[in-house]
Amino acid sequence: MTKPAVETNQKELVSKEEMLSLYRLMLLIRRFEESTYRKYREGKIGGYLHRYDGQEALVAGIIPQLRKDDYILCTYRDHAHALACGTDPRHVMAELMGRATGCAYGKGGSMHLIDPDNGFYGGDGIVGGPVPIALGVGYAIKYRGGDQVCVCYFGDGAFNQGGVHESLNMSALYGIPVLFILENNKYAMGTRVERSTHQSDFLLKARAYGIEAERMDGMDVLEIRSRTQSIISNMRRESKPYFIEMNAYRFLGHGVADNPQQQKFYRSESEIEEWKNRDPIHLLGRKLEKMGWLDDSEKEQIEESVKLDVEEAISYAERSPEPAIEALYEHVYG
Ligand SMILES: Cc1ncc(C[n+]2csc(CCOP(=O)(O)OP(=O)(O)O)c2C)c(N)n1
Ligand SMILES: [Mg+2]
Repeated sequence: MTKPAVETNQKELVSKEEMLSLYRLMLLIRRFEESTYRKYREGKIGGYLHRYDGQEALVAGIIPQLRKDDYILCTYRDHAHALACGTDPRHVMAELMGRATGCAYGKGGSMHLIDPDNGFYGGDGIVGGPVPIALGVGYAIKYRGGDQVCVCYFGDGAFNQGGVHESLNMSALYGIPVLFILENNKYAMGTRVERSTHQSDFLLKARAYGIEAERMDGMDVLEIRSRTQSIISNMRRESKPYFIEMNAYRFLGHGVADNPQQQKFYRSESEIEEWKNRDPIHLLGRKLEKMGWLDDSEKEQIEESVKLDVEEAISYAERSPEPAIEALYEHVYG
């Protein structure tokens, strides 16, 4: 018997199991991010820390449908990308706490998560930094004759970096299979897109380089999931770049160290509320409820199992040792 499924805008079918797993992944990311804030306040996590609250659908809609031999890169707002790639939450939390069991051996911290075994080639502290690297990864795919894709996430603030434009140009010129995902969350720190970018129609710019481009609702994980499926399979067949602008929103301040009061200088509470009304997790939850696929007790069960995963990640990280002094000389080029 065929499974019941939801027909999305693109007439792709998404099964109940798939929808529930996307729901769980987004909830895991949200609860994980909330816990990082608590641990930061306790002084257990140091350095920079940028949360992904509100943007969960951008990773959940794409990464789980990739193959294990595909490549994913992103910037410093990278916890969600690692979790979506399947990096063990314990190894992500241990990295944030600078422990030897972290996915970068405790030497990278929040901005430099990495897990090549799961296709995750890293966060990057440099705005726009992963984009030229993704071009190189994509070039390697093409050079070796593979049919993998490289998915590269970067922010609206990054679009004005020279390396981004060079990479867009070269990817089109050489037919490099990079899926460029612009996480347009409307702000680069406290600067709204229109204040930093004279031409803020990003699709126009990508198309100017000869790259097919489209905009998606970054709050609707099913739309992203279904619309990217055929894009990715075409990229594998035809070896070419593609550009997607995600219409998204950053629910919180730029980083955890930001004073919430600062936000009043650059955005209104009503704007934040408006976007929170379209919280990607609630949107999918409501859809599942409407289908009769998620009731209160099932919701409670998912919430409980996510809570256990996050608690286990914290306790694992806190039990783990810090890197040994000698480890300073490991994994260093020179
Ligand atoms: C090359 C470079 N310039 C400046 C910074 C400082 N900086 C860190 S985050 C940021 C804003 C980037 O915003 P955006 O690309 O929109 O990403 P978002 O934080 O919204 O995810 C800036 C300017 C940096 N890390 N790297
Ligand atoms: Mg931004």
